[in-house]
Amino acid sequence: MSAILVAVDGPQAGDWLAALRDAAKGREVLAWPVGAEDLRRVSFACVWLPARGLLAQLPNLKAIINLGAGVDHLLADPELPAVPIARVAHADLTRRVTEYVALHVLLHHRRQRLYDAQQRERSWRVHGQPAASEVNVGVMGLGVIGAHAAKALAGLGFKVAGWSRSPKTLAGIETFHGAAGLDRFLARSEILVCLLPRTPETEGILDLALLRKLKRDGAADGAFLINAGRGPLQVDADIVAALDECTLSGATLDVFQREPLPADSPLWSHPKVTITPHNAGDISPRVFAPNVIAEIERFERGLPLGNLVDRKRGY
Ligand code: NDP
Ligand code: OXD
Repeated sequence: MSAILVAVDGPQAGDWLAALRDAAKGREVLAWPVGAEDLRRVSFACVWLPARGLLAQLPNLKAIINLGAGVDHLLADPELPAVPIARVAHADLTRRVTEYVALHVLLHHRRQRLYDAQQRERSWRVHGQPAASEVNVGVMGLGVIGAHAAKALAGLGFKVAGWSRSPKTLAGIETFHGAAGLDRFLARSEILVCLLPRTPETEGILDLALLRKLKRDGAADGAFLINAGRGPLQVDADIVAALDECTLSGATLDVFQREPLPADSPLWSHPKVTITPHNAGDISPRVFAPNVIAEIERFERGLPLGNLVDRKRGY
């Protein structure tokens, strides 16, 4: 039987290998790097951030399983073989990112950074608090994760709108789409949540000009940004400028133009910025590995892979 290759960069590499080997029930699962003989036996590659050109070394590759939601790194490989690519779209990952989004929308809404500062000074002061139903949240990207997060925020009582490439109908969510809908979407959004993929169209979209279009005179008392999509969507220097000129009153950033965020980045010490190390959502290998093996077995029975990536669209 043909082999499955696991090539994962990062701290979860060992966990993915162990989980996929368990789920594969005796079927051969190889860990990158492998010898020249083994390269020929690989039919399926399960990857996260594989080195450029790695997949081109597999002459009998039938499909690629991306062990995360975003495929920007994979599609940037100029030697990417022309085989189907599946990505993660699973409740475990979706719920984790939604938790992150809810946590940080609430952090800004409930002025938690202000209360943290007051605690350091032993200061007991209560500030005015709008109801969630008075605050407009805008979610950029209404895909698997964005739609789930938007619904969860609506469930907390926020006035939620979403923006996507194509038109969408979502109960309880006001929707906008395309370039024509962007300015109207921004003009009503006080807390902007970005859950877009990185594509040539979305790169650099979170710049100063866009941030200046957000609603600042609403109940949230300013405009806020939460980016858990991809770092290259934001212009780091523009985020700092927007904070310094009070276009933004706060920002939560999980992703950055350069990761790890360089130690000399002004974002680290900016008093209005909350930073997390690209951990809004990591899928659990134990939870997802059985799905990977089931997908491979379906594919071998002649059925199409689920959650296929559209290479032309870029996500
Ligand atoms: P999906 O592919 O399901 O959804 C992508 C959404 O973005 C769709 O609604 C799509 O519109 C919209 N979109 C794409 N391009 C444009 C554009 N040019 N203009 C407007 N809207 C656009 O992705 P997921 O929801 O599964 O994941 C989204 C992203 O979140 C991932 O690509 C990844 O970068 C990031 N992510 C980050 C994590 C983290 O830990 N920080 C964890 C997981 C994901 P349409 O519906 O019309 O196609
Ligand atoms: C993903 C991520 O895309 O973790 O899954 O960033």
